[in-house]
Amino acid sequence: MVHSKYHELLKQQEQLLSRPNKVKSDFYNGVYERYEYPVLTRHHAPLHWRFDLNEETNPHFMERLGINATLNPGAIYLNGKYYMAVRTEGLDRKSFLAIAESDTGIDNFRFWDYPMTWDDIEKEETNVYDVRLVQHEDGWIYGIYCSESKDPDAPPYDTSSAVAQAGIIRTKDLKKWERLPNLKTPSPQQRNVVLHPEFVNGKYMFYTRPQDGFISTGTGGGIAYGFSDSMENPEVKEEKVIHGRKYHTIYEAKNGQGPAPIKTDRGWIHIAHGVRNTAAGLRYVLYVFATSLEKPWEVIAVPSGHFIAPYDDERVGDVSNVIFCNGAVVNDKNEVFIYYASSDTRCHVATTTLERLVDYTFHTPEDQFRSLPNVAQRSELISNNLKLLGKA
Ligand code: M1P
Repeated sequence: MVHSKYHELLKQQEQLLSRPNKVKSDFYNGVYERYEYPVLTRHHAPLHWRFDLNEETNPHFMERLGINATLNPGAIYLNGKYYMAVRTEGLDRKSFLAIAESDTGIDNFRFWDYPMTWDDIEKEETNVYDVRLVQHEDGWIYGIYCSESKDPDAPPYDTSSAVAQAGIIRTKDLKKWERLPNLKTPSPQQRNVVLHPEFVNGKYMFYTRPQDGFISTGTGGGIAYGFSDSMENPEVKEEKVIHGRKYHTIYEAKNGQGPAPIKTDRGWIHIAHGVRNTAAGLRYVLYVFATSLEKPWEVIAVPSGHFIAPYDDERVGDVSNVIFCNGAVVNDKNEVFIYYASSDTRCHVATTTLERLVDYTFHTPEDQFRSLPNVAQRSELISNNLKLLGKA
């Protein structure tokens, strides 16, 4: 017999799941819209993932396997629907990936009945997260995710050191996933690895983020790229940095590719995350850069400053002051949906159009990397505006 509390909670949850989202009225920058409500929170997780519904085995209707957070979703637009492959974190700290589906892309996201799973070929893999979904021109949909294991070289008293590698899965229907071997690269650790959606000179191209340690990038320079002959035995033999870390920028401490780049007639537009250190800890923001259509490793534009930063209550969560994005889609109307997580806790969407994204990318002035040249840049804007207003 199903516990009566289930029906009560289901009714409450249905109100949350069917609540229409709306554009945030107190935010404007002309570049994108923010939305009033997160698109997914831990409260969206199905009750049958969390509770034993059986009145006999769970008379107090206790949560048996709770959900702590829904964050860092990969995303894809397929046959008129919006899908997120959400990093879902249990109370046990283990993340897993789960598909949530919506007709609108901005609200009514609902998880499928079961989380994603695949053959367990990497027996040391402890945690899986931050998947990037890519519809590749070879016909497969790939998911490249962070596959984390305990560092085998850590001394026994060190129970924190870990190794991050790029795990690879693929599918045709988002339901049945095939696990491929981890990507081999020259770097000891990898996170934020992304597959380029097209072949480049007949090869698979990866964006990588070489790093020396699990947390610290060490000598790892930022966003890099490399090629692999196959996905069945994926190996990048040489990594070259495309867009590095740089002193006194928003990507001073870490610099990582977000989702797969978006193709436009002006170039590939990349949404990336930059990290800097502060007295309050690391601050993660998103920024944008573009690479050449023919040579996707050649940077051709970098609008200055951040694109999306933690705003209002997005600032607070399990890991505060973090915005992270590994999923963005373009629909049939060239509308762009950028799925991002705030403070490693919940998922949001920002919307724009390809036209606006291109305008932002190619017409926002570039950082001059020093205060006074940046003042000169701003003064030019002010002076032009004052002339236009008849005040100069
Ligand atoms: O906690 C912030 C982010 O930290 C890591 O990202 P990066 O490798 O760029 O530092 C990841 O653990 C990511 O999931 C997390 O959101």
